[in-house]
Amino acid sequence: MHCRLIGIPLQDGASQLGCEMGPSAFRVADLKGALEGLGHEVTDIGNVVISDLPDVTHPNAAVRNLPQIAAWTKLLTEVAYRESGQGMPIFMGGDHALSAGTVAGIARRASETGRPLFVLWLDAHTDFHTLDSTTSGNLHGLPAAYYTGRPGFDGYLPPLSHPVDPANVCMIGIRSVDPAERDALKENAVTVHDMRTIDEHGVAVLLRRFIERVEAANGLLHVSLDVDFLDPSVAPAVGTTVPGGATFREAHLVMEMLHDSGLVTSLDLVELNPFLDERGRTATLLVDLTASLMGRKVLDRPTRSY
Ligand code: B3U
Ligand code: MN
Ligand code: MN
Repeated sequence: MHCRLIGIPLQDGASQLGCEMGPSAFRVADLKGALEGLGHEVTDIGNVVISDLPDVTHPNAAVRNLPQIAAWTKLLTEVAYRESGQGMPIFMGGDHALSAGTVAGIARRASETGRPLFVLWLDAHTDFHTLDSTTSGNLHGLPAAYYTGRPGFDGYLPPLSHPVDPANVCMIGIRSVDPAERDALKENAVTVHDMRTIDEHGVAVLLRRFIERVEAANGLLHVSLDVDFLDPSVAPAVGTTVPGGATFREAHLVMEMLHDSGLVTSLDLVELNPFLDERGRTATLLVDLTASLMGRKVLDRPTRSY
């Protein structure tokens, strides 16, 4: 596999500063070396940055940094489209607002292959707000609504050429949902597995069901991994910690099953805030999880494990 590492020093979507340093932390934790050690060819294209800001404001006064997020979304849609034509893009964030652009660009690429795009959203949050419904105003709470084509973004964020079918989105790890998001998700075909569902059924059952759907549709799979999917006790380097998250072992199992599926064609690593980390342990864990996704295993298995 040829992996393309793309640094995205975006922090304007989050409430706390620090995600801007995310790409550097992934490099210090040697994501490139870990992937090369698994036999992959890796190109780090460096960081991408926005230049001109559009002149946009929204009537919801809570909304923060809209010109910046509009500029990032436009840039990242182009970057994701371009880089997904070169290999497997791994987007090193940066806060989760970046996924508005990365998923939009990957969806444009997928449309050319004739294969449907599926998204696995590993997160404590559903990130399903619109510009009208957000009360925090932090735009990392919006990307899933944008790339599934919910109304309300026209004239504020770039027009979306290829919305992802909400029925192709599966969210796992959810444990913090605002009332407006809850109402919107009721009207929507997005699959949402909260922590209770994981506790009742086990994460493997839920993920296997989704993988089988992607397989049956001959789909492409984009994975978006928010650090807060993980329990804060194993991954403290995130601005929005929510207790009761995925364990170390659940997270590795998810990554190993995804590897065995052979379906993953692009990856976001988001919300890493190195300023909040403890001696790099969260950055290191994310590198190890990415290695599991890309083929690191304890033992070779005679048949695939799911
Ligand atoms: N839903 C809340 C909290 C949140 C969403 N995403 C993150 N936090 N990281 C909001 O602010 O929209
Ligand atoms: Mn998120
Ligand atoms: Mn989150």
